[in-house]
Amino acid sequence: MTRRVLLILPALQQSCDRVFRLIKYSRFPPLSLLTLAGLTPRDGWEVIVRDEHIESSEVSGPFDLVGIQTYVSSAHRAYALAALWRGRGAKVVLGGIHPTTLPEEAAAHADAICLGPAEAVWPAILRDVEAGCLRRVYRGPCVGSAGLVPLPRRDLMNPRGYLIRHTMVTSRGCPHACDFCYKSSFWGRDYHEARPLAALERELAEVDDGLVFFLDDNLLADRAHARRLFAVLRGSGILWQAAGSLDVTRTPGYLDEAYAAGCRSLFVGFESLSPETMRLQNKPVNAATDYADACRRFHDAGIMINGSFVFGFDGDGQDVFERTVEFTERNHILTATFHILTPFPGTATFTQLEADGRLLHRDWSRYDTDHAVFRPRRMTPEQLEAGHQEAYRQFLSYRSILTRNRGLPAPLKRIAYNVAWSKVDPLWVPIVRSGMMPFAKRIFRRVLAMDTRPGPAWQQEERAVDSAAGAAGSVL
Ligand code: B12
Ligand code: SF4
Repeated sequence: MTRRVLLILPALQQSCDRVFRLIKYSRFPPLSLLTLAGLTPRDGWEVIVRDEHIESSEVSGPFDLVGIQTYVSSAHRAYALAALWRGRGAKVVLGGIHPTTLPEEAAAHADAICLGPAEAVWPAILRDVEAGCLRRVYRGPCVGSAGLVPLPRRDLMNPRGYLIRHTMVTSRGCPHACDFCYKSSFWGRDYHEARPLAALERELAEVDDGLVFFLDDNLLADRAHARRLFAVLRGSGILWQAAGSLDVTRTPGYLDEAYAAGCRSLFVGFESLSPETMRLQNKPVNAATDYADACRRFHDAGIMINGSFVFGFDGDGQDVFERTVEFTERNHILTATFHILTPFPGTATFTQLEADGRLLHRDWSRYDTDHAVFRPRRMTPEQLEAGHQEAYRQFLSYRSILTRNRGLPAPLKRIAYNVAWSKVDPLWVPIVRSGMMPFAKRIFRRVLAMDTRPGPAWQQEERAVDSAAGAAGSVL
């Protein structure tokens, strides 16, 4: 007898701007669900995957099991879907970060919850469904889980939906433990583990379109692991993007090695321009880094920066928004995301703000980094939200795009990449619906492939400009 399991990524239930969101969601398939599918025996189980950001999760026919990935900001939608499917007679299991950090809340909405990574427990969940003895709680251990990650079932994702079909995780956790980050709440403070190289080679061999986005929390943190990965990637023709913390700029030659292995853009958590704030947030790696120097090193290596900035720390006054945009312009930061500080449940930041009575509410759908959900120290929640929106408005303006690209090598590539990143959102829905994604992907890859390494003349010129700016005073 064949059993049926439906795996759902619920939509972020936000009244604001679904169109803007779509481009973000359409970049990546739901890797966690494809991973669960990869852990499911092909014999005896039929698996269906639905990502509500690009398609409806309504699927006909009865299901033995419905698994729902639950992020903090999609928790309400996840609970609504759980109620719907339980009403139809399916067993429902909730898993992911939110149930792991708030198990009692999640358990009230499901037949079972899965805490932590699923690799070690998903097969047991399926067996218990078959035997009719599903337990209430399954806890997947972190240590050792990296070695159990299967090949994701990419054949089950919607083939028209995603710009980057091959997302991968090569290591789990991170050597750091910043107060505001989800890392400690899900993986624990000390956990950081690399996947076996043979498994990565097998997964990379499946890449048929030359594009990968590594979703590791901090891909470059473990130099030995990253260099083993570079060796596999070099010469493969794969161009990739990933996340890395600022300390990577201090290892001589490391970024050049990353470039030679296909790295073209890194997501970098600058968070705050204030070293004091970074120290207080337990992110000393940032406090110890000269940001302008780090930006120059990324650019010298030909790697574009996708900066991440957070507003609302206790040291932030209303000038933080303008100063931050100005910093991105001065340091040629091509793409960036701005976030309102959000106390994710289970983090040190949440515990502290809750103890201080500064949380405004527990409406998780607004814990999405676009809303102020706590009382900031040096401005009102309304000022924080307005400043965040204004920072985006400034950053996405053509004036800012041109300023940030001015004087850089390969300006056409950068401007094309930048305009696509910030201006084509309204086109995204028709691109997905009309099946134009393969075409969009080819253009994206071509732009990414253009050489961005500066010649020695540009490097010298940049240093001269920088030392003049340094003499006039630095943002840091
Ligand atoms: C890729 C990504 C995205 C993609 C998601 C694309 C997609 N289709 O999945 C995009 C860019 C769209 C995105 C958006 C957002 N994201 Co995001 N994202 C990530 C990122 C970098 C990787 C997630 C991932 O795929 N990991 C790999 C998979 C294999 O691991 P996993 O998801 O943890 O799954 C494992 C377990 O959790 C468990 N599991 C997961 N689901 C289920 C379900 C069941 C049934 C079971 C049994 C087990 C299980 O088993 C899996 C295998 O072990 C994480 C950071 C990170 N490194 O995890 C942030 C992260 C998850 N995002 C976060 C946030 C805040 C957001 C946004 C709100 C940001 C924003 N302002 O837009 C939105 C909201 C999304 C939503 N719908 O609610 C936070 C979540 C915080 C929290 N407490 O929930 C994270 C942790 C980033 C951070 N450092 O703060 N994100
Ligand atoms: S360095 Fe980045 S991924 Fe690591 S704990 Fe800090 S914020 Fe999280």
